[in-house]
Amino acid sequence: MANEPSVKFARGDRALVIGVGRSGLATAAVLRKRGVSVVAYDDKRPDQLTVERAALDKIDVPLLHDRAALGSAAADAQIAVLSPGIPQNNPAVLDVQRAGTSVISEIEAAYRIAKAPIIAVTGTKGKSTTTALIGHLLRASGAKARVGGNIGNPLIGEAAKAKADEWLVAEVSSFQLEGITTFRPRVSVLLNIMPDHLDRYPSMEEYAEAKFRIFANQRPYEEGAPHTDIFVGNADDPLIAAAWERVPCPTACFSLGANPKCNVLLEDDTIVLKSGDGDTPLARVNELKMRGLHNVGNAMAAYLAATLVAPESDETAEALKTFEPMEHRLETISTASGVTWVDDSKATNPSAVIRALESFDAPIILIAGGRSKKTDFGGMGAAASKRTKLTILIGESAREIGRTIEGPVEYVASMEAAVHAAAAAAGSGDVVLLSPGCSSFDMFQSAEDRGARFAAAVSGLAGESKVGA
Ligand code: UMA
Repeated sequence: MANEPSVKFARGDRALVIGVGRSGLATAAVLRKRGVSVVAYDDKRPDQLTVERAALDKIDVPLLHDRAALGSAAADAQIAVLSPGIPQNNPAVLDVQRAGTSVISEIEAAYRIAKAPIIAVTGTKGKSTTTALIGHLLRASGAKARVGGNIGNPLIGEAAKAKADEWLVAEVSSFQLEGITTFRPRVSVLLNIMPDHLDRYPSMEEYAEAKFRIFANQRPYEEGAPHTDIFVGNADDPLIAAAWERVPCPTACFSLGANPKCNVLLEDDTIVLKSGDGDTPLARVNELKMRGLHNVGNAMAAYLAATLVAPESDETAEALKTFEPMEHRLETISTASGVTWVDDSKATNPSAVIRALESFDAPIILIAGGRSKKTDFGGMGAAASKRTKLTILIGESAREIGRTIEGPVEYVASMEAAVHAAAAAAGSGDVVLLSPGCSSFDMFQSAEDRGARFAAAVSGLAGESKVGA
């Protein structure tokens, strides 16, 4: 086990891949291409994985389902690569560890094979937007960038393709960070830490510790070294501020407040870069296409990360203004008949809903609910009580959320019914906001599926002339 970091996935190495979703299938494909012998395992029954098995058959990767076979495959493997959705205390993972085989996450495997330097972004909310925006800013300043990770396309696939002169911009989740051993980003970005995933972590402290792993392997400034690691953090976040002293490398910070130590600040309505040369206004808040103050913070973090590694130019600041909001993140999908329909399906925790509610001045009809991640809905309920004219609740946690809201609440059984109820209550000038505060898995395949079902139901209304054509 002491030699485990030496496994670099070269020809002849032997790896076990645990979980055959997007992360596992990409890992198997990349490792096979490098000549690694791979065996895969998944908890699902064989009849639930016919597509995955066909994909693995094509690259000569046997797929195991029973734990006895897993035990002997683990004993034969030098290393196991774990999918992020599988917790470390999963019985199959414990079997693999008992066989003496180290278990790492896919981002650790990606780091070990990557020729390109990595900019890694984590945080409870905003990491996809910030990751994509860093890629956009780098390209605007003439640098080459690839974006991947938790955002959807597994990092290992991008790492395998990226050349040494490109930047690998990686969205990394706490799940992925749990399984790193040597992962050392050139730039790490920590946006915020709010209650989430408390169905996986015993406490907020443990969730925050997983996030802090993003800077764990970064190194102090070294005279004469070819480059310096940097941490970019949100100075306004109390958990991040409290951990600042633990960061082993030079840091840069951003703040929506007036923190004078920060490199990027909000002054009145303008994002301002502070440097030895004076103040540079970068963009006014209303020049960004993204909505909400939290996205101003994301823009600040992205600007800092991009300009720490690529030349700063007028084009970089201009690119802040051309970046389009991402799908399912406060995305306006229709404005028919004066009603603005907004898909924020990626708001999967209560803090994200609060921020979404704060992003509008208009009367709001909120559609929320789904599978709870064992977070407290009190703050979200208080914000909904203050800001909504109606809250429509769906999913497993509907009643639990409903109990926290003072004001009109309706309970419905489907997204289609929720959209109908919203259309019946909405008047011109209102916002109908899908911002669930929960995961989607009780009723939908994913948050994307939930957003798509919302959009389909909204466009169905046009046919029924509920929102006008
Ligand atoms: N599985 C088991 N045992 C378990 C759980 C799952 O065997 O106990 C198997 C399933 O049967 C399935 C596979 O594992 O075959 C699924 O693996 P996975 O859940 O890791 O999902 P992937 O499709 O590989 O997607 C993962 C990330 N999923 C999670 O972290 C839950 C995706 O993030 C990521 O985009 C993708 O890798 C590519 O990097 C999604 C996510 O929800 C968007 N992330 C969380 C979030 O953003 O809050 C962290």
